Amino acid sequence: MAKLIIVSNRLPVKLQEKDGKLTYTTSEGGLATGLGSIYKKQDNLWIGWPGMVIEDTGKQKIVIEDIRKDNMYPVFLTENEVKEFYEGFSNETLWPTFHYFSQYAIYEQNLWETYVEVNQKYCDEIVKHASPNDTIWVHDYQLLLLPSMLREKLPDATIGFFQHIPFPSYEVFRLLPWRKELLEGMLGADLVGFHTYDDMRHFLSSVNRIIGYGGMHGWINTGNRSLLVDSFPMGIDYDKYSEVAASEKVMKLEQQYRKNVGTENIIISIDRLDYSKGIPQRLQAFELFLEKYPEFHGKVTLVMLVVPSRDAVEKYKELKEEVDELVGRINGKYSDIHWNPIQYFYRSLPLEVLSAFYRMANVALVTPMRDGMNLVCKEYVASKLDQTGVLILSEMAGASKELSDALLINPNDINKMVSAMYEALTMPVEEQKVHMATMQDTLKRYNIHHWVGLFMDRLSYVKIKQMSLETSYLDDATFQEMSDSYELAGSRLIFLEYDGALTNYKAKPLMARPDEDLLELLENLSNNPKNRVVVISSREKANMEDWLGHLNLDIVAEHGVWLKQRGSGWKTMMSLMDDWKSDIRLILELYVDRTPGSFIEEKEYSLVWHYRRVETGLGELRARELVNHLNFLATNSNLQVLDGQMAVEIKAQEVNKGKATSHWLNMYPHEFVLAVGDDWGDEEIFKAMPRNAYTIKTGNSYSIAKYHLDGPGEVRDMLTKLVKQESKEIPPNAKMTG
Ligand code: GDG
Repeated sequence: MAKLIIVSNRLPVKLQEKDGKLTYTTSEGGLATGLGSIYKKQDNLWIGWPGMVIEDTGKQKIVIEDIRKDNMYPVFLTENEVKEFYEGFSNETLWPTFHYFSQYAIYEQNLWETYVEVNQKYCDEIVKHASPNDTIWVHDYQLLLLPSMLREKLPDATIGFFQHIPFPSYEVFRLLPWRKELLEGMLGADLVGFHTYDDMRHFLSSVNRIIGYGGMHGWINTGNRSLLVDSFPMGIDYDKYSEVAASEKVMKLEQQYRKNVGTENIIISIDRLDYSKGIPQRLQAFELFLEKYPEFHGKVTLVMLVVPSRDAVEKYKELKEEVDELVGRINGKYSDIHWNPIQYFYRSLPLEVLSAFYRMANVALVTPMRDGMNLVCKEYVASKLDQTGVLILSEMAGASKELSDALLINPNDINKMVSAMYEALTMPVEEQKVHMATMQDTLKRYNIHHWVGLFMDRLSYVKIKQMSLETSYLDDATFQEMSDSYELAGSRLIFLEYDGALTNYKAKPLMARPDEDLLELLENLSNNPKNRVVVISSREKANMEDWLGHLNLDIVAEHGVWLKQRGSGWKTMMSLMDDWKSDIRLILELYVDRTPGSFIEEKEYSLVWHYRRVETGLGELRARELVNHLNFLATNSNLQVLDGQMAVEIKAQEVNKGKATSHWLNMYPHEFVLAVGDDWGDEEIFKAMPRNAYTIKTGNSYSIAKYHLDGPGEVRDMLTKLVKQESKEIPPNAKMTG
């Protein structure tokens, strides 16, 4: 049975050696909790570095045996690899670049080479444990090259990649000398996930500009594979944080700390020591606050926890000195015998202490300059059991897209930060509760388990979709085969979509009037007595009648609402049904699950999915996805999907393009069938086609059509060749009546 392999730079366990004895500390991190329920199952495995250099092979064997019991397997790194791959390229090249601190980035060839070697080392370890059809989920920026390395060795594996830190705009990413290799590495995955829509947008734009791959709706077409890019805002283990906050031990700690701190107002600040977290800027804002609001002297304390991190890296040492100096200066300036404005801790503290800090703080100051997501702010919200407290959150944190009830600030705007502190400290309790309750509802629903489930579901979906969407180019050999069967057939049905398949899209719909060449081609094709040519369009029937009504054609207009058989007038069939609603509602619920802020409206004969309150861009993306999803389903049901203003509406309707084409297939003999379409809506047509039909899609190649051509120009050439092939046999201008 296929298994799941999780890969991250670090394992969810920390290895240490004390007095010659190996000890293992389990990680309490969000990722470890979220994935805990799956990596410990059956043969699943988590592969990564155990956090300590062990060169002795005897000891390595012991570690392998010890952690194997918990479904983990170690990748051992040498001292030099830790220095060059982890501290060097990962933390001094990629981290600053991806957090928009490219002035801190170093570009050193030897660091890059070690990065490549270590990614290869991870790949080799994984390959030893993986079967061809396993699912492998790779995490984060230290392993950007791994998806492609794995793809080469395990072409059929299902590979997911999630990046926990931001993906910068193309203008910043392009600064990296190894930008192309890095992107190519990531593109080995089937699904590439980021926290926010902005990250995925930046990634797609870099892929397009640096490698030249295009795509639609988050899909990237690499020529021989298609992969999906999507956003998955990571949640926390909400229940864990609220339960710890409710424990007796934490409540006691809170009381004790409150007494020790001594002021009625407490502002909390918790981060790893990192320049991306905006710690000095936050301190400066607090200093200005004290200067501007002397009435708060002796009444507010900033409890600041800074967790040591990457202290071997020079920039982090400098930052530590800067923070120490600022804290010293502010405390020196304002403290008196009863009051220290800042209580500063430079260490890691147990979860219960953290929880007590969250509980006692009436304000949390989370103001990173950049942050992929930021979990601290979410943990604060989950710990506020009485729903009091105010979150001041940087709009540069991924979490700000979900937590719009926080006081959102730009961390570069020090005055705004100061006024936000004042607003937070003076906010009426009732108002605090309204905002806190809304944020808690969001975080409860979009928790870490939801995140893991969504990513895994999406990964399986991509794999299925890839299989069904592979089309091949209609090359000369296939054309010849098609042309032979065209010639042999005594009766032919030819379905041609108008916009995008016969003509290019124009700025305004009415500019796509058929030119002389197209009219002549359609005339020649339809005047062949063996042919029945059906032109299909979503345009109004009057428009189609005006442009093509004089030809010997059959026409479908307005998505199939109107049908015209050659030689007779327009007809329609309508009905009003609503028995489809329960099934479609389930699908819309899935989109609500994946899209914070969206909701469903139910009308008598329709369902509407609204996204006006969703993060700009993400709503549009999901709407397009939903429209596609429903279009596939609509083929054999009586639905019409309308992509409206900030809403997608699904209406009962008995007619659609697929049904319309089935009508011709049922009515007329067809030894040869050809269908040419151009967009997702035309999938209905392809689905309705018999097995032996030649189905061709123009442009983007993701389709259930068997073949693709580049655009209307190639379609016209292909049809012209078919016509010419027979022109010797058919008398010119021979007409056939309907
Ligand atoms: C990266 C991205 C993204 C902190 N101090 C202590 C402690 N912590 C815990 C917090 C929180 C975690 O560490 C920090 O997570 P963040 O998300 O805030 O930041 P990064 O470490 O930079 O994480 C980030 C994340 O990946 C997930 O994708 O959100 O944007 O940079 O859980 O509670 N825990 C304990 N003691 C401490 O002293 N026990």
